Order: sequence, then C-alpha cells, then structure tokens
Amino acid sequence: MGFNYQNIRKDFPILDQQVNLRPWTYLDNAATSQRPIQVIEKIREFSVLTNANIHRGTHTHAIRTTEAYENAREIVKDFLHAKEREEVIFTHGTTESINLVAWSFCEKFLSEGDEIIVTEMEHHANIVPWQMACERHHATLKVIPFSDNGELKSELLTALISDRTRIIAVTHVSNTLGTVNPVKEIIRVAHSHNVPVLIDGAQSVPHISIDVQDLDCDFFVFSGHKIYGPTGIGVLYGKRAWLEAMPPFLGGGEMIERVTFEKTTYNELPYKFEAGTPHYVGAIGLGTAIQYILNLGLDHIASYEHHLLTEASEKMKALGNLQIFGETPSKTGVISFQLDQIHPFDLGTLLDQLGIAVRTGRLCADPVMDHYHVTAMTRASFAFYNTSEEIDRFIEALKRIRSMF
Ligand code: C6P
Repeated sequence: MGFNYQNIRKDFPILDQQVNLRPWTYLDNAATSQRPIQVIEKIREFSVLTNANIHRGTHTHAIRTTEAYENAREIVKDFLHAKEREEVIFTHGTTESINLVAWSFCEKFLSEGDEIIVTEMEHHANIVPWQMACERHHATLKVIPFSDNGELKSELLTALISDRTRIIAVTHVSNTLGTVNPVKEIIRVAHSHNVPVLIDGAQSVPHISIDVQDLDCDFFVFSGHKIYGPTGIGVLYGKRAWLEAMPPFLGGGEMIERVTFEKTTYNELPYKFEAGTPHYVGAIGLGTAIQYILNLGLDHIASYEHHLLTEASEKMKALGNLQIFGETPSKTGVISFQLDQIHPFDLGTLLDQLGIAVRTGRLCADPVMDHYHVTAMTRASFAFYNTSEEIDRFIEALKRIRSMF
C-alpha cells in the first residue's frame, strides 16, 4: 500500500491506550481526528521557544512567529492549489468560515426576494448561517434533495436555479452519509448561470486531494482538527474578486489600514478578514499536519481508507438486520447505521464499555435524520491509522451487544 500502517500508529501515541480495560478503538474520526506526534511536538517546540504575537512587533520572536504563520498560509495555499496566498484566510474552523461568507457575501449581494441553494445532506453549519442570512435579507432558502441511497439529486439543480439565485452552498462529502458529491459538475452548472458556489470541505480534505482552481469553486472551507491538526483553526479559501468585494466580517486590530473616529479604512487581503490576534499556533500546527499527510500521500490514504470502508461495510452487512444509511459508490470512510432496534445511545454507550469510540445522535444533520424518519444514528468513521484488527474488534462488539438485547 506504499506505507507501513503499523509504523504510522507510532506517530499517534494517543491510540496506544486502554479504555474500560480494552485496547482503545477510535472510530470517531469524522468528529475529530487525532494529531500525530509531529504536530504535537511542533506546537510544543513553538510554545517553548518562539511564542510572540504576529504582525505587530519588530523583535526577533515576533518576526519568527510572523514568518511561521505566513509560511503556514503558503502550505495551505499549495495544499488547496490556490492561485494566491491572499485568497487563504485563517478562521477558527469550518463553522466560522461559512458564517463569514454567509454574513459578508450576503451583506453585499443578497436582497429581498433573492434565493440561496443548499442540499438536504448539509451539516447544520452549512444550513443555519444561510437561513440566518435569508431572515436578515428576506430571502428564500431552497434545497437540493437526495435519494434514499444517499445520492444527491444534483440533476435537479438546473430547475432550482433562478435569476434570483445568489449563491449555492454544498458539502463536498456528507458527514452522515459519506457521499462524495459531484461538486465540479455542480460548480459548472452554477457558473453557467453566473451563480458562485461555496464548498464545505470539512469531510473531504482529509481524504481527497483538493484543487480549488480545477474545481473552480468560489469559496472552499475546512477545519484543522479534522485533518490531523489542532482545534480552533480553520480555513476560508475565496477567489480574490469575491473577497475584495465583500465587506469585513469582524472589526478590530489588524483588519484595518487606518482608524479615525470619522472613518476607518480596511487592510488588504487576507488581513481584512483576520481581525484580532489569530490562532497562529494553530495555523502553524495545521501547516505541520498538512505536510504530514502530504508525506504519506493523499492517494495512498484514500485507497487504504477505501479498503477499510469496504471491509467494514461487508462485515457489518453480514451481521444481518443492520441498515447502513448512505450507500453510494463514491463515499469516504463514514458508516452511519442502525443495528436491530437498539437505540444509538445504548449502542454507543455499550461500545464504549468495550473500548470502542463511535459517534451517536443526530450528527448535526437533522434534515438527514428527518429524511430517514429516525431520531438518531450510530456512526463509525475511519482514518488511515485504523486497522483491519480494529474493524474485527468492532464487529465482535456489535455481535456481543446484540446478544445482550
Ligand atoms: N462535523 C461531525 O461529527 P467545525 O465544528 O466548525 O470544525 O465543523 C463543522 C462541520 C461542517 N461541515 C461538515 C460537513 C462537518 O462534518 C462539520 C463537523 C463533525 O460530523 C462535528 S459535528
């Protein structure tokens, strides 16, 4: 497979522990991924040796920190294949990135009677900010539905777009169904109607190589903590023309050019959207995390995770009376499911007793729950450090729990 997965486990010391006297099996990677020792060490080394505020000082450590932060921006730019570093804004995460666009873009471009399109499989973070914008501007939210197998009915997009559509916001990969959406085609259709597109990449960046210029997306957002980096750091990529046209989101230090009580003028990109002291340590850690996965190779990661997904899906189905939500041919390592009539909260708690961590609940995707008429789901999600042995442990645990009911 191109790299040694057992060696990789050594980079993730957190995985080498027991929970409830069993080897810990972490299958909640779509919620947050674990950080390799290289990221932890980078943050530690930086905090021990270099810490100083950025863009503000002329002393040695201020300059070093600023350089490290701006270097992280370069790493993200190359990772996304963005054209310019000015198009990369650091935020606190996907949620803030979407809120930034939903506020700033809509402030400028959304008027009464206009429309925004999202999909039925969005995470709440890619629904609520648009809904709030629609309420503020008296606009309407329209929704592209998905089929029961988890496939987006993207062929309906053309019929949904009207001359009042101002923006389309679509998840690249569903956090619940694992579906990889045909975002390039969606963007092509949207652009043929002069409508910009925001792609929520929170669940795609850890698994799929991204080229924002090839996709031609107008905005692309993701979080550091889902890509083996720190929490509290995220990215907004935006095409320069849109970012230039949009008003700032937050006001404060660094986002200004000149302040007087009569009038304030704003800083150039990317600083116009980075008010206040940014999470520079997080950005530096994110840069290291990106370098880590690039070293492993995203293609290798994708093919190994696909192997884990196939193995787990087949073994789960072989149990019988287990429903998997989302079974499109193109999906990442996310399996949301229902076992017999066992409530997901009971299942999650009992799995934890057996040392296995999964996510349970509404998965921040109420409309997906409504689609399947369920109140909750159980979700197992995989990363490249998971193993076949862990899948077997998970399957054995499901069998054992089933026998208790
Ligand atoms: N999904 C999950 O368990 P933040 O919380 O800002 O880092 O990411 C929000 C978000 C946005 N879009 C998608 C597709 C996501 O999956 C998430 C986060 C986690 O599914 C936590 S709810």
